Amino acid sequence: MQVYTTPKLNKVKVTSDFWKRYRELVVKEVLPYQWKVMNDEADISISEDPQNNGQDKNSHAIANLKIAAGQMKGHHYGFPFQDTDVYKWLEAAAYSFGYHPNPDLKKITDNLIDLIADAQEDDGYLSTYFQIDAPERKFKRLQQSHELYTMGHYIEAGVAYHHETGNEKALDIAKRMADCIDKNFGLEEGKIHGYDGHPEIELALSRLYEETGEKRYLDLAHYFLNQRGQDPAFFEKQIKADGDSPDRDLIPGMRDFPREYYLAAEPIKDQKVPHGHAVRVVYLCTGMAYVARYTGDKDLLAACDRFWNDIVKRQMYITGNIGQTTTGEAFTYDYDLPSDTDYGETCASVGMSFFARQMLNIHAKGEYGDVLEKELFNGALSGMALDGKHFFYVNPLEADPAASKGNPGKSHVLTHRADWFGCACCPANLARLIASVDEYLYTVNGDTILSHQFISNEAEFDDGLKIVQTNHFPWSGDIHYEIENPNDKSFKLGIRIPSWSANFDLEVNGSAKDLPVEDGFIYLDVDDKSLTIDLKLDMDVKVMRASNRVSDDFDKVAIQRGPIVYAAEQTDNQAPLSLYEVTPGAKTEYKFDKKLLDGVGVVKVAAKRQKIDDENAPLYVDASKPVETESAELTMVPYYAWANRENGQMRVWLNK
Ligand code: FUB
Ligand code: ZN
Repeated sequence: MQVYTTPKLNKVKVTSDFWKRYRELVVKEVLPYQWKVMNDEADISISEDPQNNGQDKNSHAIANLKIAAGQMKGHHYGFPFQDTDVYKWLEAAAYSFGYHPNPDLKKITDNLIDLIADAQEDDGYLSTYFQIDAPERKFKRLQQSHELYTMGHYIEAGVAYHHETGNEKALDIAKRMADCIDKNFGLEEGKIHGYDGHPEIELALSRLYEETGEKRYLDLAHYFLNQRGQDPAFFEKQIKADGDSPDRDLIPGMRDFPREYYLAAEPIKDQKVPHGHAVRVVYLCTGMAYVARYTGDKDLLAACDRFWNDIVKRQMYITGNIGQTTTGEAFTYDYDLPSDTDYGETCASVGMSFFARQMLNIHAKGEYGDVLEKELFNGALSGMALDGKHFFYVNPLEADPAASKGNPGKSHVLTHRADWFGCACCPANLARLIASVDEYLYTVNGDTILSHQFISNEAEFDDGLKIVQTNHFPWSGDIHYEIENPNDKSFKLGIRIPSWSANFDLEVNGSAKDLPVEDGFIYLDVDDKSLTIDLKLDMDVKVMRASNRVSDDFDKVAIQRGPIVYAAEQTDNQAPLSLYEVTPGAKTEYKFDKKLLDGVGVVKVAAKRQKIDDENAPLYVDASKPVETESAELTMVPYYAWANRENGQMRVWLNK
């Protein structure tokens, strides 16, 4: 019988051209730009916030910390969670040091850690809004306060910074925050028997547990998950005690959302489907998946499975975007997937990537790798322009400048990326995902290494084991692995066969091999000193349809090649794009254009186009009269790269 050992993953170096471009962009453009913005040194407009938050030009995020630290005088400005912009940025910077050492940036981040330490109170508390302007209201209006959400984001940053740089002060701030929270929350008498309106602390404490080994932090995360919804009136009672008047609300309108919106209407184990705010849901799910894995809590695990299924099978756009409505940035109901009013917040796709990564740690199922890949190459990535300095908060599947301007119900849909937002949660969230993408490529489960992403890399494990993956993904499906195993380690290697690849060919050491696909993976037993694997995935252009339960996509098709979902833009095609018709068997042509959009695969699709009616013709006519059509060709570019040229219409779903 084969005896396997547990490989330990030490380091992954991303060598993919596609991802190296994005990761260097984070270092060269994204981080410096965002730092300037947070210091109010950038000339930007933040008037295009999808929630019409009404802020002016300032972020004030660093200034808030300086005021809390006593280095500046003034009031807090921005949302109660404005600090989190800084923390997500810091986390992204920390990851970037792992692939691009940068002493100048390191000076800035070390100083930032000092500033954060100075802003932190003696008891570990840190939320600048409350420290500066409402010290008497700490932890008193948790439905809206985001205090634990805010500290959770620092804890994540502190863990990452400590992990990458060894800076003990960064970790110490995180521990002191967690200790403060531990002192104030729990079932013991005298503590608050509650939780934050916005989940985040659960996943952050789990990460702190991983970094420190301190079980108390995992227990606290578990407490927050178990306690949620135990007293469904918790938030209302707190609001009453803190002063019921809406004038006292920390974020206007937040009290109007029902308990379900906050995932607080009943204990999580009893919640059938994930209602409410999309980012809250996926952050909660990520926390649940961490805690379920570490504690073996079966109720939490079942909730992870339930929520996953509901999101992925009934509420996810083909691009991976989630959260269908701008009202509350929330999920709506099953199969409701409108393209032109879609919210699809960038943060929700980033959070979905976190959730997928954690689910891979629990079950070796290819579908988690599929969704992670979908987010990385579509829904999350579309949040940033190719210049690294413009961002989408909302990611629609259909857009028209005239609709965004003329229909208030679509005003949240931008057709170009904005400089920044009043609520700037998305830009740095995406930056931290891109900068840490190396951590999303492998999952080690016992004796098995799962290689579930086709992003070229060199991975070093213990005992000298090295896996080198080379490819030109996502443009080519030829995936080459070289395995060096000098100490004859025995392990299983699982390679994901993506759901979009109907067929595949496999060669091991140059000989064809037939292996069954088990839950989306093929498995090889490895104990040789060296091994080469060649996998050829099916990269044919696919004309896709949605389930016919999705009424918005009925009789529509979308174009996909490999993991990349395509979009038609007005700049390449004659408007209106609604006049094009594509048949499922349409002739398609694929070509890589290295000059376009920093190098993209372009798909041309044979189509028909209706002749547009005369503008003076009656609005309604007898449908039995044929409409003239002409042959046409649609030029389509990857969805993630849309809106990087002239402003205009865009469509993912095309008429059939
Ligand atoms: O509430 C904090 C963050 O702001 C959420 O995660 C985003 O959806 C935005 O509302
Ligand atoms: Zn966001």
